[in-house]
Amino acid sequence: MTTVITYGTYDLMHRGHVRLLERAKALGDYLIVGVTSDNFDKERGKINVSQTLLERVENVKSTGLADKIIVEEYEGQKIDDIIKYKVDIFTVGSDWMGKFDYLNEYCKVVYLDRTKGISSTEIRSDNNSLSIGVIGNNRLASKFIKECSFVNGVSTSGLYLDENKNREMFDDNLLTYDLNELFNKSDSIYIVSQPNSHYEQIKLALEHKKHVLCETPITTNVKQYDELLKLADNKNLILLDSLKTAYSVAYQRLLLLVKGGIIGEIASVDAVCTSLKSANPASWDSSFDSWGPTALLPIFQLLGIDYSDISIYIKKENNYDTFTKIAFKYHNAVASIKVGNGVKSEGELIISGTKGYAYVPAPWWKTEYFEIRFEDPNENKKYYFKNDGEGIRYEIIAFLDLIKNNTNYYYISRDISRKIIEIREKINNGMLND
Ligand code: C2G
Repeated sequence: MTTVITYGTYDLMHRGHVRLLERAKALGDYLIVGVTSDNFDKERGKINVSQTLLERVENVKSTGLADKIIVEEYEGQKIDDIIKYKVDIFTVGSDWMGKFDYLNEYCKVVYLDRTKGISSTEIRSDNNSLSIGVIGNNRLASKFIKECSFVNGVSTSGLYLDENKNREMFDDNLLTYDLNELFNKSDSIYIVSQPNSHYEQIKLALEHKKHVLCETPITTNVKQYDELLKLADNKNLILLDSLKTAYSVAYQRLLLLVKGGIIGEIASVDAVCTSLKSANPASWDSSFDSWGPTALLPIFQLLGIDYSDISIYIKKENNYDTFTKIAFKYHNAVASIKVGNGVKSEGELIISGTKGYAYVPAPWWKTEYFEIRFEDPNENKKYYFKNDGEGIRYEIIAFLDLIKNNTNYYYISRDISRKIIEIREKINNGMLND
């Protein structure tokens, strides 16, 4: 009996896939098909696969060509599978020509001609094309533009500089000085300007029927936030918080583990984020505007927003807020943030519990690594997850999925978004303690 094995994602199954499987089957008597797991696809850079692993396995099953279906979970699994299943022939499409020659040591390798004129990427792009216009002029804007190029179907249509600075960071062809022109050539808008410009810019974008992704805090007061949400809902448009940490893989997994009870009951969440001021005073933000929303995120996502007490302490330098410490009291837990712009400290996140604690080393807000630690160090566990583009890439996909109705899940709930604005408002009004 000749055993053949082939691997693939099989997203949005099409004629090219079926032809490949037919010819693979014809090479022998028994066909094993490895379908890539979501995690493995992310690791190998295929990030916006449309269907889940289960749906993709179903795709392969429905052809009736596979005698056995397995899941490909990790780099190097192919060799393990070939030995385990006594495989005679490994086959894959000619787009991989030469890439799997190293398997010749274990079995025969056959590259089959790829079917021309069809691919999952094209099908996805048809369903999923989105042009994003950018408003802003800082490093985050330039990172965002770069990350758009990694997401299938997404393109940046232009960049509006709300102030004429940092021009040199951007491609001249992208620049526009006319907001209407930007709206005309975009399906959606990403806003990364100063928080006090957000309200006007979001309102204009929504009035032009554009979906909006905006850096948190979305506005500087709750009243304006509620007004914009209403406007977006009435027009059936998405208004989404942009805060890269919320979309990061490791951060998401950390939340799941902690909510699942791995460290017992949560007693305290303590987050620190700091940076030193850039050389350019014109771009100095307060410590809260630089880091507050990020540091508050794990507290609100783990303990909720119904704290019973809040105390805010601010250190100023020439009237400029360089360091803010906020303490929260909850029914059965406490929490704190320390944020600095112009003051440096250890940027770690610690979640203390009744059975153990989660430790996320600096810089925790873009981490790929964390530990769950216990009294007995032998029980400690280390976790590693790849976090492409510091989370920005996943944020763009989340925005795209909401717009295309592939999901209605918001990584940052409106309640949390509103609470962050409320705290910023408190600070700006000098109302520091409840
Ligand atoms: N294919 C093809 N013709 C197309 C498109 C795809 O013959 N027009 C083949 C691919 O070459 C591959 C199989 O169909 O052999 C599955 O394709 P994908 O789902 O795109 O998976 P891919 O990323 O190529 O995965 O490590 C090898 C990978 O697992 C193969």
